[in-house]
Amino acid sequence: AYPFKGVDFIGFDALLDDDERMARDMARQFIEDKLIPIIEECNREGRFPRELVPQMGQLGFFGANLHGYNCAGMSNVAYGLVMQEFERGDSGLRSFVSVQSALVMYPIYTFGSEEQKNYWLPLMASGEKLGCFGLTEPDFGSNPGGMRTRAVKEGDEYILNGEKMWITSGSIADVAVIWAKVKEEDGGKNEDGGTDVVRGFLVETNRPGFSAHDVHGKWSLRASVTSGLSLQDVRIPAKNLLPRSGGLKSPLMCLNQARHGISWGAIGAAMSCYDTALKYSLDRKQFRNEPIASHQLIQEKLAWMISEISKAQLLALHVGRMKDDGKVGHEHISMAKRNNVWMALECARMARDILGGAGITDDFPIMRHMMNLESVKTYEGTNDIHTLIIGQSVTGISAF
Ligand code: TGC
Ligand code: FAD
Repeated sequence: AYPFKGVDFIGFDALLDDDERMARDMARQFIEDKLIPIIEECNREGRFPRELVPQMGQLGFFGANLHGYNCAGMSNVAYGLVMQEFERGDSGLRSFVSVQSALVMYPIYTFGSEEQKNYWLPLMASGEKLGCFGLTEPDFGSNPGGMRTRAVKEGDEYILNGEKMWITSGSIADVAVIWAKVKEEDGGKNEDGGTDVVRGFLVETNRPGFSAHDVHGKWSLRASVTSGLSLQDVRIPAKNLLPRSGGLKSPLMCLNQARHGISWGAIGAAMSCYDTALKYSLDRKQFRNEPIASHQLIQEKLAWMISEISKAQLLALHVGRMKDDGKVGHEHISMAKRNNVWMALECARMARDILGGAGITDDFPIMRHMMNLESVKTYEGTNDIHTLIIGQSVTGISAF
């Protein structure tokens, strides 16, 4: 074990301001002190390290790029650097923070009433309340617009029915942001291919008819909770509707926030793999009693990794700065998510190769990152869906 010093080949640090460096260093220290000593055990046992939640709240990591309501008010770049450090530790803990921040606090902040914001955001910023985001369904993953979950208005209540699948933090959440179709006369704002419109609802998870069952047997994100949700005649007060949500665009706006965080997070996982492989290659001797780092084929792999990590940093920074300036398009975020997750997975595979047999054990973090990144490649829009989003942007033709 050794303290992580970061990976910076091109003087990337100089492109950051003091607040951004401070946020990154605070997250780095937290991960080094609190997560690294326990993560392999959590991964083996399939355990989410819930004991870290209160301190994560105290340090301002939840909803860190939101302003007011006890949130830290960081820039998008500072938030991204925090995600990088979390995923350097483990993609599962980064997922947990992404969901709490980008997929639950952000929709409340953006589409919620003042009453909803005042109640939920401070409790979620401190980690006293946890959330989950229910968009995906068993039959609708890449095409969430086909969802079957419905909300029907009855008096001053909505009644929700449906199934959600692959929901991060589903069984530990106090509140679920559930995306459901409603008839336009029941509160839909605009026509969405007929009379239905997708809207967001805050569903407290202790309501009768709501249940969550965990997905077991995962080889990936083992330190994160993944659940299916079932809603059977769940009654919620009409005021639990997120009043400014309307249309599929609303959940997709949340995905932009999370995808931006992932584009930084993936760099952290890649840094961990590169750093481990570099150190190992300098220690390990084969053939002429020289370190394997002296062989050209090993150097080629290390050169590839550091080049791709550096390019990914610049892409994430540019997209993050565009986001801070309010000039980013969702296709730019798709490019950063797609490229950086691909890059990280390739780094994990190369790093594993450099470690030889030792690379398959959990004495090193590489195989865990590799398995985690298989999920990261799929969730928040698969690699192929992001290819098609970029393709649509450059050609003007939808190929979904
Ligand atoms: P389409 O007709 O293209 O779009 C509907 C409306 O939305 C607009 N739009 C977006 N707006 C904001 N951000 C985006 N990223 C947007 N993409 C599209 C679009 O302009 C349109 O607006 P309007 O005004 O005309 O109504 O919709 P479509 O049904 O054809 O689907 C498009 C597609 C395939 C790109 C989209 O559905 C998609 O991104 N699919 C992937 C699904 C996905 O990413 N699911 C993620 C679930 S959450 C999760 O995985 C959490 S993992 C945990 C963690 O984060 O760690
Ligand atoms: P599918 O959509 O069935 O895709 C299968 C394959 O077909 C992929 O390779 C895909 O790229 C390809 N494909 C699909 N459509 C096309 C097309 N038009 N053209 C070419 N290829 C296509 N969802 C949530 O709502 N909330 C969460 O918190 C959440 N957390 C998750 C956590 C984990 C660990 C995982 C694995 C998933 C999570 N998801 C969550 C769901 C995730 O977003 C979906 O898995 C993802 O969107 C893909 O959907 P799918 O698994 O149904 O795959």
